[in-house]
Amino acid sequence: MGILNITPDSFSDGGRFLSREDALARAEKMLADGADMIDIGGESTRPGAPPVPLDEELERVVPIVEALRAVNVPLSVDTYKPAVMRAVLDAGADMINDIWGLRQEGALDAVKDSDCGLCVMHMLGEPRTMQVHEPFYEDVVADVRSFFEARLAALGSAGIAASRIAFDPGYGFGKTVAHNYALLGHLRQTLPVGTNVPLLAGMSRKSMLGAVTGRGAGERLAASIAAAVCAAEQGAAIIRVHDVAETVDALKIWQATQQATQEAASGKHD
Ligand code: 8Y4
Repeated sequence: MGILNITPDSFSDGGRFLSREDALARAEKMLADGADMIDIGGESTRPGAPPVPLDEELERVVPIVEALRAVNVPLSVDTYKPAVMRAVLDAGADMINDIWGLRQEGALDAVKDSDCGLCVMHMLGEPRTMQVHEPFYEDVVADVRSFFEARLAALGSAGIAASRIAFDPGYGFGKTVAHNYALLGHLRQTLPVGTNVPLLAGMSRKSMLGAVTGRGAGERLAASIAAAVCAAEQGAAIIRVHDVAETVDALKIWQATQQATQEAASGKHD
């Protein structure tokens, strides 16, 4: 999943909106680089980022979804606002990626009559405050798993099929560095027992990588790729990244190795 940010701080021209042509060019580049899906986001969820008013988020995101329908690639939209969900689904979005895990009032209603995919992310607290107080978990892996179980039940009660859902532990969203690595090393164990919901992992360029490497946000490519391979090894089905071409190369090597291991297990080298 390639990240397409349409927040003003991500534009080189300093403008307020990403032009349709620029969005198309970025999306086509990610597709050529091997992305299977594009995640469009109109509100920065970085800690301390100001919230974006509904009107502005709609003005930013809807035209981009409309423009990108010309590119033959599934479109995910990163939003927690029910009104944005409805608008982008009308415009042809294929998936809603919600950092609030569809917990905002009206979110389940906004998506239940569609057949769109849904990424349900775990977050402790809220973006503006989540890293202010040291987050506390009894057992972070078990707590995230319990959250997924509760959301699966809530979505089921709303009539939403489990087959539409992906779960995401929400790296960096109300977690210490140690919590983030526990959730990477035990990603598989966050899945509720007896379920087979695809896992989505998003660690690209995040501070958990800077904490270990000592590198700033602009120099975390190698760390991001390593984290992506760790997530794949832990069963992640979708990996949300800025650097599509480099990550796809790394995952191809991981996949080729997996394939060889499976052939060996089936007795080819005996
Ligand atoms: C540099 C650039 C450093 C970006 C940090 C960041 C996730 C997500 C975000 C995630 C899902 C981010 C919208 C934070 N993270 N959606 N969104 N999972 N599903 N920070 O981990 O990329 S925004």
